[in-house]
Amino acid sequence: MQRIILHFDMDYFFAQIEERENPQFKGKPVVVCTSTPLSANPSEEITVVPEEDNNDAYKRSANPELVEGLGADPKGGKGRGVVSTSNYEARKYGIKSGMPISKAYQLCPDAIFLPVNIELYEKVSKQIMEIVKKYSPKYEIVSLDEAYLDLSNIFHDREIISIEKVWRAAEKIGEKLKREIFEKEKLTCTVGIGPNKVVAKLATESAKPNGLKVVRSEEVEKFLDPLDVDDLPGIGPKTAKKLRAIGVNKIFELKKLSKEKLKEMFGKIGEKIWERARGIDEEPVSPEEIIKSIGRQITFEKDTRDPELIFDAFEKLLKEVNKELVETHFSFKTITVICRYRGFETHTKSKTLEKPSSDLTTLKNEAKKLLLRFLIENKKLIRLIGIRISNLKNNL
Ligand code: TTP
Ligand code: MG
Repeated sequence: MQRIILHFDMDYFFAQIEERENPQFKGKPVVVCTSTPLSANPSEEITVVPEEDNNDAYKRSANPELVEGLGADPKGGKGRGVVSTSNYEARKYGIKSGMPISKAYQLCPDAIFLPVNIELYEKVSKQIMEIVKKYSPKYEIVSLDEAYLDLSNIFHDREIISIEKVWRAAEKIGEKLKREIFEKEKLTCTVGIGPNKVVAKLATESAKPNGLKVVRSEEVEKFLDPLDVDDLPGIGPKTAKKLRAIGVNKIFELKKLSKEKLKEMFGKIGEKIWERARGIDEEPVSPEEIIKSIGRQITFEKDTRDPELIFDAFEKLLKEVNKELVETHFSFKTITVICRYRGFETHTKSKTLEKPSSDLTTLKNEAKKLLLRFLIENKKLIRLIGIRISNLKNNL
């Protein structure tokens, strides 16, 4: 069945809100950072988790853990923590999300470094999503600044008789949405429209910032072909590296590989890659999946291997996660522990339970076993630990 999907994503979201609140920042490089010394707050959220390579782009950005933290003093380039986001002026210097503050400071010492003000961003996000929801009853909020709308009901509009008019109507909805968000919130976003979620998201990426791009069904191939393989959701750095090693850099080159070959190289995700390279994606816009995981992480003030310190901090993270679990009435099936060693090498270990659970003792026992394995297997100093539960199910 033919669909029309709209994807939107706020431009440099946290930093744009800061600019709006502080007009004197306009035109200057602005970097919003998380940095949470252990003593200050043990509940810093996960900022970047370079997990398994095959993470879907939308799953990554759906991560509610991407967004919390405290403090942003680059301490003359020695501050810990990472860049949450930056405005486009700062990006010109090469500053990127996930980069250590110290690196961002080296690239642009004159930038304005700001702490994350999550309460404000969440409030703005809610207001924006209230606007967005009015545009279609079928919507999926994937993160604070990003959502999908299924606009396929345009097909049932009796006055819109040609497919040409359907796409034009969708484009008008996109323009209206952008205008309404700007009028009400004084913030810009980018909109992508396509026949499915993957194409719509890539359309957004291609039109950033403050753009609108429609990729009609018949234009999908021409649109995708010249993109880099790692633009495709599902292709992370490791997969891209393997593809590049065999001379596959662009999507039109990727399409020359058979489904079997991709399955052989990458397992199950290989099939998805084959489909997505051809613009095939059936995934529905699904509001049930608003919250996909709950997580917390902490960066130690000093890299450490002190078990007492590590387990104390871990206990606090577990309590925080459990608190949110109780508040949201979710049960979980998968527990993931994240460990970042000195030098930014990050590893994850997961355990999936037979049945969903919302039991704190199960969470604690399983999570501690995973953490212990990190301590036993690797003798390096630890910089950060994190916990995440996923595969969530609502108990209500
Ligand atoms: P993004 O939409 O990925 O980035 P952005 O809105 O800052 O910039 P743009 O969309 O124009 O490219 O993420 C939305 C917010 O999520 C971002 O403003 C800050 C937060 N975030 C993190 O805290 N850490 C991260 O690693 C990423 C990617 C985002
Ligand atoms: Mg954004």
